This record gives sequence, C-alpha cells and structure tokens, in this order.
Amino acid sequence: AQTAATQANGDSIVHLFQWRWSSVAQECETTLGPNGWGGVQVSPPQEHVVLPTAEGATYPWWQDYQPVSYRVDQTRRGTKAEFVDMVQRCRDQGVKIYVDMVLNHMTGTGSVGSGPGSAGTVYSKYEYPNLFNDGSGDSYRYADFGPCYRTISNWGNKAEVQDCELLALADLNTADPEVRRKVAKYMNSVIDLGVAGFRVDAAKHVQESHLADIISRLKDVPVFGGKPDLFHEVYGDGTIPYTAYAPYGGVTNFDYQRSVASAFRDGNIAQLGNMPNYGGLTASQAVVFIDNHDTQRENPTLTYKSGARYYLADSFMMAHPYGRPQLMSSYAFGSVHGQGPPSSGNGTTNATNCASSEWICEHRNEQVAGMPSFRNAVAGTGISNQVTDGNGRLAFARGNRGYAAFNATGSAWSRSFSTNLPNGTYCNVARGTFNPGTKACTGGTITVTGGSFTTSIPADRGVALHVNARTDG
Ligand code: LAG
Ligand code: CA
Repeated sequence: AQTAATQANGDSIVHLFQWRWSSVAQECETTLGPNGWGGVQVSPPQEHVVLPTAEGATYPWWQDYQPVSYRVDQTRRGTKAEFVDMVQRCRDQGVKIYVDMVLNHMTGTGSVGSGPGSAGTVYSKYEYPNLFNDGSGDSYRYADFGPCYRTISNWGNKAEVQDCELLALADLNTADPEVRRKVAKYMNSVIDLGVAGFRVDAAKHVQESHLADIISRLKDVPVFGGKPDLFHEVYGDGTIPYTAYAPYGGVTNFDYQRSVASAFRDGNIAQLGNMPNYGGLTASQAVVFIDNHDTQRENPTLTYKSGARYYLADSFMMAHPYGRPQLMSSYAFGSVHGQGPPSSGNGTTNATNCASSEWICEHRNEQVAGMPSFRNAVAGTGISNQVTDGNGRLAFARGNRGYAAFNATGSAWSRSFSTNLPNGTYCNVARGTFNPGTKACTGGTITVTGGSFTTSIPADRGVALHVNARTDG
C-alpha cells in the first residue's frame, strides 16, 4: 500500500462547489491526489437554513451562507462521519481541505425568518440557542449581534460596511471577545478533524483586528503541521483595500479576475507575462481565479459556458507565478441565480457524476487536469524567454523547469520556441495528464532538440512542458 502523505502536494486549490463529502473523498483518491492538487475548498460544513423554495429556486445553493449552528453533523452534503472520512482520505493524498468559513453573520430576513436548520436546531434571526450541541450552552443571542442592526447602505463608510448587515444577515458583534471565542471554537473543532485551511467568507465585513484575534486562537493542524492556511474573501475598493487583510493570510484578487478574464475573452493576453500587482497585492499575497461561484452567476466574463477560451485562461492562471490559483469546479446552472446543485428532491445533494451534463467538473478538462503538475514542477522559478505574436499569443519559460504557450486567437500558432529545457520528449500537460508509472501522456508529446521545439498550437489551446512529465525521463 501507498504511504499516506504528510505534506500537501502544492498550492493549487480547486473549489468543488456544493459537492457531497463522499464525492470529494473519491475525487481526492482518483483524480486530485494523482494530478497534484494541493487543496480542495468545500462548501460551508456547518448547519444551515433549509429553504424548499426561495427566490424562484428549490433549495438554493446559498442556504449554506446562512448558518444556524456550528454543528457539522447534518448538511445537504452528508453526515459528520462522511465529513471526517473525506478529510482523512484527502489528506492521505496530500490534499488539504479548506472550509468555507462563514463568520461574519448567521441567518437573514428576506429569504427566511426562522425555522429548524438542516440538523434540526430551531432558530430565528438573532437567536441561535445551541451552537455546538455539546452541553456547553454556547449560544448567540440578540446582544451578540450589532451594534448596527440594519442593512449596509453607505458602502463608502468603513465602519458601516463592517458593522452593519450584509444582505440583511444578522451581523455578529466580533468586538465582543466571547463571540470571537465561539467562532474560534468552531474553527478549532474542524481543525481537530483534520481541516488544514479556511476561505474566510465576507472577511471584508469583519474588522481586521477582530479577525486577527480569532486567528491567534487557532490550533496547529494535525499531520501536515503548522497553523492553518487562510485566505480572505475581500472585494477590495477605495473604502476597504485588499491590502488591509494581507497581514492575516491570502486575499482573493477580484481585480485580477476582472482583468485576466477580460484579457482572455478579448484575445488581448500578450501583456500578461509582465503582470502588475493587481489591487496592490503581491504575488505571494494574492489568491487568483478566472471565475468563482459568485462571479460565474453575477458577472460572467468567462465561465465554463464560454468553452475552450475559458479553459485556456484557467490553464494560463496555473502556469503563471502570480498568485495562488483557486480553480472553480461547477454544476450546470441556468438563469435562476439560486439554482441548487443536482438533488434528490428533498434538498439533499446527489453524488457527483462528472460524466453527466449536470456536473461540469472543470478541473478534469483536458486543458486544466495536467496543470497542477506543471505548477508543482516549476515552483520557485520566474518568467523568462517571453514570446508574443500580436495581442492574442504569449509564451514563456519557467526557469529551466518548464515552458508554456497560450494561443487566445481563432487560428493556429505555428512556430519554433526556444526553451531552457534539457532535450527530451515531453508531455503536453496543457492538453492532458502524465502518468509517472507508465510514462503515458493523454495530451500528446512534444520533442525538445537543441533546447527548442517546433509545433502548431490550435486555436484557443496551449502548450505546457515540464521536467517531471517526460516519456523518456
Ligand atoms: C459571500 N461572500 O462574501 C458569498 O461568496 C456569497 O455567495 C454570499 O451570498 C454572501 N457573501 C453571504 O455569505 C449568497 C447569495 C445571496 C444570499 C446569501 C445568504 O449570493 O443571494 O442572500 O448567500 O444566503 C439571500 C437572499 C437575499 C437575502 C439573504 C438573507 O438572496 O435576498 O437578503 O439571503 O435572507
Ligand atoms: Ca460584520
């Protein structure tokens, strides 16, 4: 038997949006571990509201962003036992579980006022009587919220953005150390189960010093060791810049998302070799993405619905050293914003089937699947040997470890490229994966001779070669 991993594979994170825990576990073993993914962002595992119908959807996906308690034993994605099994099986594959951490708020009015949550806990807005079901009596009551108690109206006022209510969701008063203790208690409870990271939902709506205090209370992660890895969801603007949160972990870079997604859509990528610090975030501070679960619905510049050009952008994001990539992996959705994941009808999510048209599974696309291996192989190198041809074509070396080329035009790009790679036969991991056991490539091979290779890159496709994916190595 293979030995269980004691460190993560690398820094590539895939968001398996709304996947059941048992499906995530299986994906770690069959696909994510073998392909070199370092993390999975899962949907929020705490007890959530249940909405048979809301805003034209049945059991909308956004139920999960309205916590009822911090129990992880019953969500639409499975039981606590299944959650624990997932964390351990992914960890054995070198894949960290990142929990989507909703700490700014609990439930809201508008969509739902009160009721039993997914695990049966009875709540109403501002009243959550049983946060842990552990006999501690820990609860949130009216006085644990505020101090504003109304919806944010002036987005130009920092105190209002942080202390008033986002979307009428009951806003926790994180100025109170008892509130911070309960939030940290929940985070530590999932760290105890092996969770190694957090995506902090709506981080911008929590005062930085309050977040810093919560983080200071967190334990070390079992097995992988060290403090958990956090990244903060911040939509930076003139009132609250991204950089305000950089001292406390990674920061989601929506400026990158807008710029790079539009550049690919418009075939205007030649300048992306020399990338600015979008939003003021350095390469090591930024968490980057072409789309996420909000933008793919609300501001769909490029999504799976755009086809090959979108997957080319994902592939580029993973080949470029700026930022840490967070790849979106979706289920198919139509025009209703809240449309939930494929479900059995009672609001319980179905097992994922990537072969059906209901699930998209972007991370398995031929342009994406091999890219974590590229990223892991070239880690620590910069960009050199840049080549462009018009606005829509860009190629670069990653030191003497890799070489990548991207053709965001409608016609083939045929030429010779000069690399720093040893001569040999390489898999094109921008078109498929490499199996180190059999040395087989699903995406075809490219031969480097005299340091160069000549090829014809089809429209909206790329090339990515690296030293750990050689058929003759
Ligand atoms: C986030 N990041 O800061 C999430 O990425 C985003 O998906 C969340 O909104 C939001 N913050 C709150 O965690 C989602 C939906 C909203 C939904 C909300 C709460 O995009 O549409 O709001 O989750 O479930 C819904 C209704 C609102 C209503 C609110 C409270 O759409 O009309 O005011 O619930 O009842
Ligand atoms: Ca707040």
